[in-house]
Amino acid sequence: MVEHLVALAGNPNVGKSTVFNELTGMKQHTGNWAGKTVSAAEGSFEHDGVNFILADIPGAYSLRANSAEEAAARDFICFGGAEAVVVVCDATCLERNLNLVLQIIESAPKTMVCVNLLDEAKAKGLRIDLELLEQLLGVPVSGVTARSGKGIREMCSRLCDLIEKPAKKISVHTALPDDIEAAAARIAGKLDNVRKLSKRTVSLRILTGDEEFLRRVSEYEGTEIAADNEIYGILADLSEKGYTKEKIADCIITADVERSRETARLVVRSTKGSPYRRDRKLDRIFLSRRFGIPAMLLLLALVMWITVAGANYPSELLGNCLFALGDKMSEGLVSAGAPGWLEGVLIQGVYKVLAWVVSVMLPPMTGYTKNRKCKKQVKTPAFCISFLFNGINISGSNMILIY
Ligand SMILES: Nc1nc2c(ncn2[C@@H]2O[C@H](COP(=O)(O)OP(=O)(O)OP(=O)(O)O)[C@@H](O)[C@H]2O)c(=O)[nH]1
Ligand SMILES: [Mg+2]
Repeated sequence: MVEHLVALAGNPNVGKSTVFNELTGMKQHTGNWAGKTVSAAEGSFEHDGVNFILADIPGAYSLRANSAEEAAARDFICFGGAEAVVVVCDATCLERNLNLVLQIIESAPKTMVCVNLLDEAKAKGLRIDLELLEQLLGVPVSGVTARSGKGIREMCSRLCDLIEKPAKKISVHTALPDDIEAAAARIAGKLDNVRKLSKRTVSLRILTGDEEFLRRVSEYEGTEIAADNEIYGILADLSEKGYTKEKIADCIITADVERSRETARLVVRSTKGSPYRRDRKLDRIFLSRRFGIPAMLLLLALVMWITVAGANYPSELLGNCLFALGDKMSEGLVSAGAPGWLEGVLIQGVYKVLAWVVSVMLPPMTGYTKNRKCKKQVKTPAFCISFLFNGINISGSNMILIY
């Protein structure tokens, strides 16, 4: 029986494991925070007579690995031998997700995009033009709501088509400055022994001097991939024009970021005005040279105030309540004729220690419940208590640091 290995990639917390569970019927760990999947998990499923092995890999923001999870994701996508990669995206913040999509399109033999969380996008007044996105990226795009399984069957049909078609060369890759494009094309022309990976990807890694990646490429291709004299000549030509390795890396990242921004601008429509307008406004204020540092100092001053003075108020309040309750219980025990040592052990010992621990530990365990399944964010009384008492926790940790 032929089984096609497909990787499920994407940014952290976009619903990869939810898509995986929906398809395979398995129970991979899901939850509303980033970094739950730390190593690849595999499961199988069948669609229209085609058999798949699906790999749920850790979330990553980039293939230029910055963490162990990102390195694991990069290694699986580039060297894991998957026939195709399905990149899961969060429809509510497509722009940020597209950066990884562009990198994977360039590196993997076959890629398709799964725009997930369409229910959340709808609730936020966002509409994604999936057809236009498909045209702009040059790869199949499917929209799904993995939580309810909506759109998953259609996505599988597109995946079957993709698997059955021969791998095509990337037609819509991200354009780089002319000098870099020309150098990458010349280097790619020299990489005859690169057969499994995209020559463009490898040539760009040579241009940016990514030694670790090239070492992995050599292992994967089973032959030494290194710069020869001719490639060194191409690098020297570029360097004379002012393109250092760092500058080339900057150009590649900037090109991906700008293309992601432009693509998102074209495909995301909002009934409430531009979805990114508020973020951009806040970025302009908090990241500006003029207001950035004063804003940071103000925040630090606020944390300092909570540490030194602010946290005392709620802490005292909770302490007083719990200890007053302890006194009442103590009176009750004594009037019931309990011996002094029992009152000492139970109230002065066990209860008061427990009361103190609870007042410190309870707040971070309660809290702000934002379940993606719910249409609205639920602000419970526990959230208010948690918000108030998180100050105490900051205070506690800071005090430990200070002493
Ligand atoms: N409303 C809604 N929630 C979803 C949908 N898909 C996933 N979720 C929720 O999104 C959260 C993250 O889902 P996961 O499947 O754990 O995400 P992941 O990409 O595997 O996360 P990491 O492994 O940490 O990278 C969970 O709370 C899911 O229940 C969806 O289509 N709609
Ligand atoms: Mg996961």
